[in-house]
Amino acid sequence: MTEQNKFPEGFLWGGAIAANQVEGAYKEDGKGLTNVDLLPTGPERRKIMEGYIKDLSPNRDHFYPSHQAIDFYHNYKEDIALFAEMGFKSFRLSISWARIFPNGDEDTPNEVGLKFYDDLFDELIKHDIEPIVTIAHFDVPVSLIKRFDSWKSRALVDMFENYSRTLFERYKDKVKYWMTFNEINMLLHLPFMGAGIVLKEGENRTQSLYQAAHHQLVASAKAVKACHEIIPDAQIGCMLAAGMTYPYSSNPEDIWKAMDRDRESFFFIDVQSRGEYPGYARRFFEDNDLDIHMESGDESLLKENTVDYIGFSYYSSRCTSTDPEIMKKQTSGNVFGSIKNPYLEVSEWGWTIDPKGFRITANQLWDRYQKPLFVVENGLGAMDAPDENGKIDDDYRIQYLSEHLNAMAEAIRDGVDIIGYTSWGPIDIVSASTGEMKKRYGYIYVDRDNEGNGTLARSRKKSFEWYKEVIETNGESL
Ligand code: BGP
Repeated sequence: MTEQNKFPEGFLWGGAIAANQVEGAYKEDGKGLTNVDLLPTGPERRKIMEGYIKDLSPNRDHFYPSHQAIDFYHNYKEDIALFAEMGFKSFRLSISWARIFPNGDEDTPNEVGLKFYDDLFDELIKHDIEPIVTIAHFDVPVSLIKRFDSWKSRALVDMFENYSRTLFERYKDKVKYWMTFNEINMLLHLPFMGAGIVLKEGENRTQSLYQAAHHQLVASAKAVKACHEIIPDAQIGCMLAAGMTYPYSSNPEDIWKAMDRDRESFFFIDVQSRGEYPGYARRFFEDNDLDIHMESGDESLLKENTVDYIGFSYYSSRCTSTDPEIMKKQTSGNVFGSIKNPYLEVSEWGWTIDPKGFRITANQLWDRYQKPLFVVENGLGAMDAPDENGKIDDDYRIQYLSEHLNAMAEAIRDGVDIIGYTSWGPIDIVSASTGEMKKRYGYIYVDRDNEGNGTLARSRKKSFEWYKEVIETNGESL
């Protein structure tokens, strides 16, 4: 028997970013404000991300790194040239809804906004880089929040469909990989950041969030339908913030709780991929007296328009327990917190580092859905600092990524169908959870700090050459 290659031919190596974390130019060329433009850095950010925000206009006392971000809006050609130098086969980006429809629902789209992404796709295609497009990566036009309460309202379903159709018609010859909502399960945890949802005092949070979730799920199915009609040779997927939850002990109560935690997330993908509300969700609605309003036709729409692939982000596994004492040992993490797993280390930001968990998560998703997987986010956020020669030896990042890529290779050997890997933030960008510049993921350093100082100059970190070789050898160098 000959030894197998670690990764299939044509594997889509690349990197991933989101419009609101890189573009800057937050009011340029007709762009409207979005929820993400209102997230300041500092202690109040968390509460606002959770939906507790009173004033829907940027506060002049705050500095918002995302307003200028790394100025990708004006710099994308140089940045794409660097990605091409690393040999990227794919690049995942999102479109800002408010660049296309500044208020979310105009009769005609903003041509300057459409043209920006047209040029961006041309630039990628010129370098043989496949664009992977997320239709909504957190951005919701503020006007829709003010006038409709964002995704709490059914009205957004048609607006999102119209927005998606506009993109499919315009970019049908250039974009063949799409995703509807980034980390759709974020809605339950950070509803303002994830879906522009503002929570009012006394409001039944769970009711509002699951109703909003239903609207997004219907909107996602409508986008899938439109994509298949308009671009028959395209693939459109969902996108989950994934990461297996471990029970702290073998106590069946802990096992059940861990399974329940995972189902909070799987719920979304069960609907998007299997096309129906799972029994456990219906029971949850019943047990909690939730009344989720569905229109006639919703169920068949969901059933007939399931996704082609499962996109997911993986940074960490999680851990939970039914013992209140153990639950006190909390650590942070992507989207959800977790208790500290005694077997695992955490990053500078408290996120659990668990490459084996990556293999487990990929296997879990494959076993559950039997659809191709696309790893569209993974990486290590760290406080890189240039040495006296301006060099950044980010060996810690190389180590994190090597271990995770090897775990992914194991998952592929397990029989999991993985079509690509786009690491998060291949160039330093604004962090989603903190809003800061100092949490960096890039192979490319950007000279910019939390206060807005710096020349925005780009330079290669040690991991740049490392990733280049990984791609060049299709992972055999790992
Ligand atoms: C995911 C988001 C990204 C992102 C990443 C890293 O939740 O989809 O937008 O930024 O996590 O998170 P952070 O920037 O907080 O380190």
